[in-house]
Amino acid sequence: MEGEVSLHLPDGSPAPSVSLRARAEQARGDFAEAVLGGFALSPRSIPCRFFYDAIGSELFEEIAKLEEYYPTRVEASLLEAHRAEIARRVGPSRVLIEFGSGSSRKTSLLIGALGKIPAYIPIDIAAESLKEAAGWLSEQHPGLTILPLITDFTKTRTLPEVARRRKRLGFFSGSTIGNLTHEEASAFLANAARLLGNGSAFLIGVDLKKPLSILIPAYNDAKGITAVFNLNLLARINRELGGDFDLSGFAHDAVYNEEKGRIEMYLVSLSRQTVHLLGRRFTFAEGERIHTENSHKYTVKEFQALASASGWQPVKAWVDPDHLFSLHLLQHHQ
Ligand code: AVJ
Repeated sequence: MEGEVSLHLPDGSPAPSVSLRARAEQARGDFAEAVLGGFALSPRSIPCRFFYDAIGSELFEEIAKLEEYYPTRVEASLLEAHRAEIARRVGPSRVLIEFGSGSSRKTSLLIGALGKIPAYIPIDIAAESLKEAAGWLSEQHPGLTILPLITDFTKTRTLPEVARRRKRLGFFSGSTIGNLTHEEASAFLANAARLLGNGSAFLIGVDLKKPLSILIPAYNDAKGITAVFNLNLLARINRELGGDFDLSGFAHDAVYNEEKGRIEMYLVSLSRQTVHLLGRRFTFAEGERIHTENSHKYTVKEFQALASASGWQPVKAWVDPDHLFSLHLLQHHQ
């Protein structure tokens, strides 16, 4: 078991070696279904989880390095500044369970602070990046047992055996929870409380509400990387679903929805145009928008209220001196 990296199914059993080709076909099928479903709605939409193919994941890494995009940088600085206190409050020998395994660098910081842990269980649907991150982390932390789960972290219902015998710490970084609506976030938190169990702790990074002068440039940067990231969804439709989108016919837009407390990203059709994909045709009016992402922002109090209503007791929230980002420690006692 020591130092092992192997893939496991949601029920904790070892994953059969499914060929990469079969996995790719399954992924293409999911994407096709989601795009056809989203284009049948009004307004049209594409679920934001499809941003993260190999190219999109690299583009997000570029976004994370931008001056305007503060979340990644500030969250890492919060982890670094408060890791000793986090480790002390969480206590020793926790199985670490990461939802939507994000940047391995942040995870490495946390693992380093926690000391020796029985196992690290990253949960993600992206099998390739999961394997890559697991490989890098096992080099950083020799002897660490890593048990990746290839599954949608919003649908995970059971954990591997080793995680059931110890107390657990959940980790959900990068304000990925902001992609969920309040109802979805509440359902996710309630499921996580069930999954992690009585006596568990949860560390969650949450982006804060702030002036639009900071928020808008974070989602519409001067170099246009976020625009390329957004347009990659159409490029991905062209690559994987035989689409003929002309990328120059659509523009990136990011707006703040004050009432819902969220950034909304769109792709705007610059003219009336007809596009083909999967043997079907779709006409877009001039100015018609495809909704591609929600990124909800919370005050510390708002997030604590949501967590409290979803089975978690707030323990402590850390905020950086510029009030850009928050790191919440929660606990679940029935
Ligand atoms: C990775 C979902 C947290 O919402 O800020 C970055 C994704 N979208 N720029 C975010 C994203 C546009 C990001 N999350």
